Amino acid sequence: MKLYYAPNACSLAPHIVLRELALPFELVRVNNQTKRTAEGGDFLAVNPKGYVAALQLDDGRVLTEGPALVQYLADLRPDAGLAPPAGSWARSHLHEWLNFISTEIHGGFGPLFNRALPGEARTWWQARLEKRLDYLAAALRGRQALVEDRYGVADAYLYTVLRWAAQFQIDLARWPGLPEYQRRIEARSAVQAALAAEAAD
Ligand SMILES: N[C@@H](CCC(=O)N[C@@H](CS)C(=O)NCC(=O)O)C(=O)O
Repeated sequence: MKLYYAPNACSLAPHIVLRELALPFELVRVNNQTKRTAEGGDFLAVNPKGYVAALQLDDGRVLTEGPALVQYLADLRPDAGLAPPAGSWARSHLHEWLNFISTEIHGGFGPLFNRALPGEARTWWQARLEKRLDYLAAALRGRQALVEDRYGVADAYLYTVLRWAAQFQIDLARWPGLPEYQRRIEARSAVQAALAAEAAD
């Protein structure tokens, strides 16, 4: 398998999951400006949507969209328990969290990355995102993980997008529990290995 990624991007989530599951894979770095891969290939030929992450199987099939990738990977090794079984209530709960992270947190950060965003719009988007963090911190109170209180793919994804807060001077310490949650996930060896591999690539 090949994981097309960009450093510090949302592709870190499937990257962490690949390492948690000890699956064999190759990292292919993508330049998000030029849409070329580090090997010189045309990334748009892999993912015409033009964004990471993309997972290419050994037979050439390509899967995109982070929430789909992390679930596909978790289902390759169900015994690892990174996603509850398909059809279970807990799996629907996982869908709920992945959708919330994707649309409300990941999507909430999106406009902030636009340097041309006017100040008033930036303030509006940031306030909206902070309300979502209020909800998140309350939902995590007294818990170690998002789904069934057991670390899984939703936590790898949430960890990934929460890392972006520092870039916008959003201090996670404002939300009791969030810094500890981040630190707990960051301490995992798979997370450390993924961060080191992206930094070294
Ligand atoms: N809906 C996509 C969004 C992916 C996405 O936002 N990718 C960003 C990095 S986090 C990217 O590659 N952006 C470059 C671009 O849009 O040109 C997913 O969840 O996988």
